[in-house]
Amino acid sequence: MTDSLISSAYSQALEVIASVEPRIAEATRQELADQRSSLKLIASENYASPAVLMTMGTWFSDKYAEGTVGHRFYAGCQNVDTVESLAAEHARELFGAPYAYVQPHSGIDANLVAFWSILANKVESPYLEKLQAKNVNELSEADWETLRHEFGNQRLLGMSLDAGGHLTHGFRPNISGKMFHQQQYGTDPGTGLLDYDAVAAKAREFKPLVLVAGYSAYPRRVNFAKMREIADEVGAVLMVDMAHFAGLVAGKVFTGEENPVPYAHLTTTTTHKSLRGPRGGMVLAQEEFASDVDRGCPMVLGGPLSHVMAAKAVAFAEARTPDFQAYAQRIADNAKSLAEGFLTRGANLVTGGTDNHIVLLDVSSFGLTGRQAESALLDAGVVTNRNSVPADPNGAWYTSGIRLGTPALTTRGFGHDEFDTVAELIVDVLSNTEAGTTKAGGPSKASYVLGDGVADRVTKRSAEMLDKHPLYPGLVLS
Ligand code: DSN
Repeated sequence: MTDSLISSAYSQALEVIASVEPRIAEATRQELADQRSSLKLIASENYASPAVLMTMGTWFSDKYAEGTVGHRFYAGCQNVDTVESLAAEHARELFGAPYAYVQPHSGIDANLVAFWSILANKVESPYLEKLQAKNVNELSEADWETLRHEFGNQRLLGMSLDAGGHLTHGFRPNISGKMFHQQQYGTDPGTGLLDYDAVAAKAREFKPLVLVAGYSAYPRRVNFAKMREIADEVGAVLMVDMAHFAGLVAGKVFTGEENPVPYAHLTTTTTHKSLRGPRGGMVLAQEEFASDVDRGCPMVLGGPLSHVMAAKAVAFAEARTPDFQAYAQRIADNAKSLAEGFLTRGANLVTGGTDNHIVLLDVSSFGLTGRQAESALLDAGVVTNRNSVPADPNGAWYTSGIRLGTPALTTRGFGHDEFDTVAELIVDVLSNTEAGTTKAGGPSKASYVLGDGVADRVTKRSAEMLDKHPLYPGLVLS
């Protein structure tokens, strides 16, 4: 029944779309076909349920709702209030958080809202006292100059990009590396693991206002109790970006000191990665930051996407089920199987393995850059993304690594044997790819030569697994 409802709903929706712009309907069909027929190993991607996807396609998209529940800058937000309240309630329950702000449109937006709220809450500026006492229009140019000085001279310490941190954790070219005086902590050069003593030493010396923990390419768990201890010792706010592993927190795979929510002053996330919701962001906060986080829109963000907040509520309801907990555990188990599959075939993994959802494969032993490996794998229907490894000699564009994640294929039902085969297929492609040359005949970091017949044999083996574990199995488009 549900399958036929979903099939007819999407088939009819595509007909409606085709009546206006057939090329968009066609691209939408093609995207489904492509996703169905490729091995999706991008660690930050997943497949949301039809309920989550359908919730995004409604007239909530048409409504402006700047402000917060019951306190909007627009009339007629009663139904948006229902949606936002439900999404926030589910999020608080799911993560055991005192406060949830579900408006951010993305992870970067969520981090900007968190930065804003830390500055607004913690910077002791004469400007702020004046702002409370006076109307904004009565503040002098000198007051604004004070604000710029105070807000613009704060310090942030975050994990470096090549160690697995995110751009928004203080990477110099990113706004976070420009709005703050920044320093970065890395990982131990020998083990590739986070060295808490080294982070503490750096924090003692630098005395940041904000200590950022969390990662987008670090294949290990973090002890957030230790990070909070470091933050407390130096008087910093601990902000944890759990965008990548929110599903593992929601699914109770990361508990105790590996669950950031009780330890962080602010926890930010996206909702579409391991959490398997719609594309979007969220900030969880301890009470002291709640009122500043609430000012995220319109101070930092454009109007909330009400249709996406509705889909977040649906996804969070899904994540509160025992099924989701079992799914989250399989994500971590499958990552171990994938890592073992590489290690038994002699490949090099950053940190020597994984205990989350990420496997970071160092492809330099194959004589390739990350860019060459990514392209060769794509030719064979294996969708990955190149990624820096610690102290990467090839920089952030060409890189020396391939980042792999298990959330998406785990959603399709892949288990231990399939992930072992995935490792085998990837090693097959990379062992049979050679670095190419530039037009002038010199060494190239981009061009590559994939051996004859490799793409065909890998695609055939993948197809056997993908056919056994179809994406949206009941969905048949007419
Ligand atoms: N794009 C996300 C990722 O792939 O990890 C982070 O922004």
